[in-house]
Amino acid sequence: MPTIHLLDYVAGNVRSLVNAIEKTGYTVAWITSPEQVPNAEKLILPGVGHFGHCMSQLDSAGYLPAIRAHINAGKPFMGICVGLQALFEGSAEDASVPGMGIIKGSLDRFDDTYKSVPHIGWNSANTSSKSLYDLRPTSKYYYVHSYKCPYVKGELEDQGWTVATGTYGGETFVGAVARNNIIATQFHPEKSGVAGLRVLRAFLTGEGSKSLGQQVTGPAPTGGLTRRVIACLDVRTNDQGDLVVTKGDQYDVREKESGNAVRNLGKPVELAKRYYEQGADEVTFLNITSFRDCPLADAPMLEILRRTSETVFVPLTVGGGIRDTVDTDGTKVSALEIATMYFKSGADKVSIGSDAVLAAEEYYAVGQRLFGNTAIEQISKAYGNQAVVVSVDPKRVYVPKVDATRHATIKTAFPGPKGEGFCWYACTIKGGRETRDMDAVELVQAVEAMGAGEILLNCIDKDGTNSGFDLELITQVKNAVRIPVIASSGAGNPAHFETVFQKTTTDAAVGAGIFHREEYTVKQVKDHLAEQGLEVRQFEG
Ligand code: 1PR
Repeated sequence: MPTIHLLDYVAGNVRSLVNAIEKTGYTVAWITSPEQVPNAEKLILPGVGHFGHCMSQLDSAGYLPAIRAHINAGKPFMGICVGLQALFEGSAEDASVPGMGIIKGSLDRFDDTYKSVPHIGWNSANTSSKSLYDLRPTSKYYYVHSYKCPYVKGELEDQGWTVATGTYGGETFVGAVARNNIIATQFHPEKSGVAGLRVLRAFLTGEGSKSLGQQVTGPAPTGGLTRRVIACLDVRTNDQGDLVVTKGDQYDVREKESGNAVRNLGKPVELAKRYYEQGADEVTFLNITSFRDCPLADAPMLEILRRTSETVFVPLTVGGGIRDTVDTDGTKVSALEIATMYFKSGADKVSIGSDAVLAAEEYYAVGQRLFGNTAIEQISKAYGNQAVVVSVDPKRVYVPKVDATRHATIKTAFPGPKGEGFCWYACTIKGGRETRDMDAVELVQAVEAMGAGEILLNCIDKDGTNSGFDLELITQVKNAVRIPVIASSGAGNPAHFETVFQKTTTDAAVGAGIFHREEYTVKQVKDHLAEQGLEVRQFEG
């Protein structure tokens, strides 16, 4: 099989990129030193996370002259995400580190005063009817970034670039650029489903550069960022030791009628593939019990990720047990090391639950100061804040009046058992087994300060009830942070997804039991949203 060289210089989930390249019939040869770069006929420069960190890594390892020589020799080059940003002159993310200056221009941060940042999700790459590596106006591509090159019509074109753009909250940005032997995408083609694989294939086969810039006719481009529908798989071993997808009712996963066994709703890898093929925009695995009885390196979730990332080309999140821990042989393993194992196995994001609550308690106890020692700070520093999700497991605490508690209360439309008209949301740890004196607003604001990129907002009261999302909780949390929020818990039919997107500003919504019990498919949910005029990504088989 033909070979493509991949420059792996930063931590990050390159396994998915390898899987996507192999899916298109190519094999990957790794570049591990600048001296090897001249061996490359075609070169891909991936990159996730911090612009300054990536550029410094490339520079200190001596790669920049070799990459420049590759490009100047007219050899095919593809940059992905920070691999695109590196081609510019610089970025406001780190003004002290220059870019390669191959593209005149620099990056700035999205405006987060009226919309969530990072920009996470599926958006367009509009080529203005020019051919650009098989990008299509009605397709959507997966973006995850806080900094972008603002698009000014003609600026890049005057330098000879063909440009594809996206628009997010009124800001139009560069989604992809191409010129001669260079193609670079801000989005992740390896996480953009079939649409992304087409772009990779156009680069790998060389077809993309042949037709670059030619006028093409086709349908008008569709709008901006879509509403994300995420399939969430709670995973644990059942009493026979098999790893199964389960689902709780208020976090109780045992069947009442069948001898109190762990509810078994299917096999993780199979269900993940099914939901991907139904159009799920992301897949999340939550390891809801620890696997302490086996060495971390053998943790079953690693194998699940390795197998899933071979056939599922949308972002994968994994949570459960991500905290500093002691392995079965007594060695200490940091949360960062556990996260690294997951990223190398195919995860794009890690989700932290209990450890985030404990870190937030410490944060407030020392006067809202940070020392860089929390799992959230360390993982977001190494991989970018877009790789860190915090999973919140709150439950309602009813109070008769606002000043009955120090916590952030809301006036609720659903009074408590004694008619209480107010409530606050208490955070829990250990899968809801332990309630802490911390409310959801305190938690999400603390973890945002630590560098979390997204909130997975569960709700114990709503979990498994099929009664719809807790709109009051979602609204309270969305008003408290500027990072994206994923609404979770309670979805029982497509109308529940319509309601949560129309009545709150949530950035995404999770379905679990609704999909595992095969009451509705992901496609049925997304078709319903589209019928209501909400922008969704259509699955491309
Ligand atoms: O604390 O960092 O080890 O992470 C543990 C993770 O496992 C957390 O994300 C926590 O939410 C999750 N978890 C722990 N115990 C349970 C349980 O159910 N016994 N799952 C559990 C919580 C939340 C979602 C669920 C939605 C939607 N489940 O996964 O899918 O509530 O459900 P629905 O649509 O069927 O209503 P750590």
